Amino acid sequence: MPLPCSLLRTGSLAALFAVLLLRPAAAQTSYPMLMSLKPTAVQVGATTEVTLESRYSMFGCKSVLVSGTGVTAEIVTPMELGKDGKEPKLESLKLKFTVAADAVPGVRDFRLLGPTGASTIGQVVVAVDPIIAEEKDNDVLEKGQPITLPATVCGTIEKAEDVDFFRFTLTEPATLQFHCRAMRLEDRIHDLQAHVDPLLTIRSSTGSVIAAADNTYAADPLLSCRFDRAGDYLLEVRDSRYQGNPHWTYAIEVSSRPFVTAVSPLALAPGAARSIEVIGQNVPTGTRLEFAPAADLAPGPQRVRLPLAVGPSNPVNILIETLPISEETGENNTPSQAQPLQVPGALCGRMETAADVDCFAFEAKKGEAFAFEVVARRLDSALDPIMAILNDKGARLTESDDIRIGPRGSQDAAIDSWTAPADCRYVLEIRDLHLRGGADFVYVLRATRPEPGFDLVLDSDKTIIAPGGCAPLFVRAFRKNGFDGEITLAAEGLPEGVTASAGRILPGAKTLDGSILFEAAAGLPAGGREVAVTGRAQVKLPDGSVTEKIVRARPMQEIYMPGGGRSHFYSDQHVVAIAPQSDVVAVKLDATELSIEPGKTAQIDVEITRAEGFTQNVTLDMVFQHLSQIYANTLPPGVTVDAKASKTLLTAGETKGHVVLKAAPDTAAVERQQCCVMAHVSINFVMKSTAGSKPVWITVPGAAPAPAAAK
Ligand SMILES: [Ca+2]
Ligand SMILES: [Ca+2]
Ligand SMILES: [Ca+2]
Ligand SMILES: [Ca+2]
Repeated sequence: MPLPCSLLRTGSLAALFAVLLLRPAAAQTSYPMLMSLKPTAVQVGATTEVTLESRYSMFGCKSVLVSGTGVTAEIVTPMELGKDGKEPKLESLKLKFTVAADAVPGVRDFRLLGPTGASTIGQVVVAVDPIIAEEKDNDVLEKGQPITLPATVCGTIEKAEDVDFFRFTLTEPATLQFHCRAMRLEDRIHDLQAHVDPLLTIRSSTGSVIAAADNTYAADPLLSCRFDRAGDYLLEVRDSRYQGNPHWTYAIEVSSRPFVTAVSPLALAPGAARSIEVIGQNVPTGTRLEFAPAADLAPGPQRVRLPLAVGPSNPVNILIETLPISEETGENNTPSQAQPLQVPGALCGRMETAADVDCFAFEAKKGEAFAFEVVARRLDSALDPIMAILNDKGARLTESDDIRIGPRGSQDAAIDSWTAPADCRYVLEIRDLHLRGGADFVYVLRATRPEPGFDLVLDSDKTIIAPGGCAPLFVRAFRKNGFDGEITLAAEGLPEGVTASAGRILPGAKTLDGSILFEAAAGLPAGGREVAVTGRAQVKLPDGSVTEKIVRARPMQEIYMPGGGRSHFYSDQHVVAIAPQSDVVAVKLDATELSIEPGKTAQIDVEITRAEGFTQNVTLDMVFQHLSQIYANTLPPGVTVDAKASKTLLTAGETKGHVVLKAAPDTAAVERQQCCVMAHVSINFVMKSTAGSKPVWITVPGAAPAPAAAK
């Protein structure tokens, strides 16, 4: 079990002792946590063999799920029992990725399916050029590993002070693009608290520095370098701080092809052809082309390939937009020069030069409400926007620099709901936080009316169920602009033999969580499928009309933080997987319906079925929490677990416990809220595997049920 670093750093025996005493009994079986892939890229139109490393055994895994289309993978390493007849601890294995010739390049998520369910997410770079893997002994200039270009150079900054050299020969002058992916591949790794900060340097054959790049996309560099003479050159890769880690892999795409970094305008209407400006490395200034995004692209951020003269470009970020699109025109640097702003509308602009300030004007009556959002950094624009609203006297009324999108931060700016304090001509001002500018400082300003609504996120990227058992998936709502109605959940795409009981998020401004309880038929083999979760609600619009909104929940992968905290990162898919090797097979309750009068208590008796030989600690709960932070609470508001009256810790093979719920005297009436009893087994200090009971429907009787009507 990795100890929390903060405690280790104190070096205090007492602190260590405290941790050891707290240490939960480990699971007998854990899903594999994928750590790194070497090489970390695979080639389009080819089959590439790679080595996958994990924490916890991958023994028995049979299949690989890869996101998107055109990429498949299979496990090459044979699964053989050891000479002692026992399963080996398999934390390294060979995979073979096969990529179709028309597969879109970029990063894909993948995971293994096996007897312990689904692994955590791994990421693989799909690249156009041949893959070259780092060989040993390339740490000094003289031993630079020879490479032929174009190539996708893959290696690892495996130890402190590691420096990797690659030597290439140019037979004529050339401009080369070096696109490094490393730090961005580490956000989703479960157990990698420290991340790489790669630095690329181009040197002459004798070692003089020709060019260097550090941070373009987060900590990852994009370097364009002009070579005026034929000759031998070196590419040097290291961590900017000279740190290292056996799981710090990188993939550097090196070619003379253009690398598009942005387009202008950044927002495009689906299916509509228009002339756009193309911006990037080795792209001549002022390059324009006719482009129409596919008509079936969903509104929001999308990646597209542009038809350049030399062939399809690298995938480029655009915003598919259904609002009327307009563009920044002429001088707008001061409030008096402000360009009129259309509401609702999407205005595409740019910080053309350093110190550029863009001003837009709109008339508003006292009490009129607006919502403004700048989309830039989410689409890899160089701009870190800051937005302000000024009145006609030049006073700054409100400002936004960075925002939160669900549980994670973004450097983009938004003013979700702003009400004009008086009849006035207002000015919306946008600039870069550091007053930088340039061709790729593009943005979209979305101006709309605030509308009640909600976003949904899934607490995990995987739900693992024992055959014959149940497991919960929690869904959290981020309510917007006063929406406090009920949200009904649904799940689609279940694996064969799995059923789902979809619950609801109760009405109330502070009621956020609901659940979907999956049940797997007895005897199901290992396997899994991507499952989509949606929520629907009746939403009352500002004009008084009621509309139904359907929102797809975004999966989030759980990760753990330095010090032992649990955090989340967005992922592409949620998988429901069957795990024949589970420590807790089933959680049985003595009730499926439970009624609790306000001010009273009620008890649920629980009996778990342990896997044969599994005697370690199991903890029961009805609220999903870690280190006193609550990640999901589906109990009716006012109903809590009475910890003192409950028996939730089952030690030394115990199978029976009970949970006592109490309802506060002012608990509002609720009819049949779906809840479940969870049985947790700790995998390490942060992660736990969770089995669930079948639904227990909790009712709080009362004269008048809580209003479930739309608001
Ligand atoms: Ca290395
Ligand atoms: Ca860097
Ligand atoms: Ca501008
Ligand atoms: Ca910002």
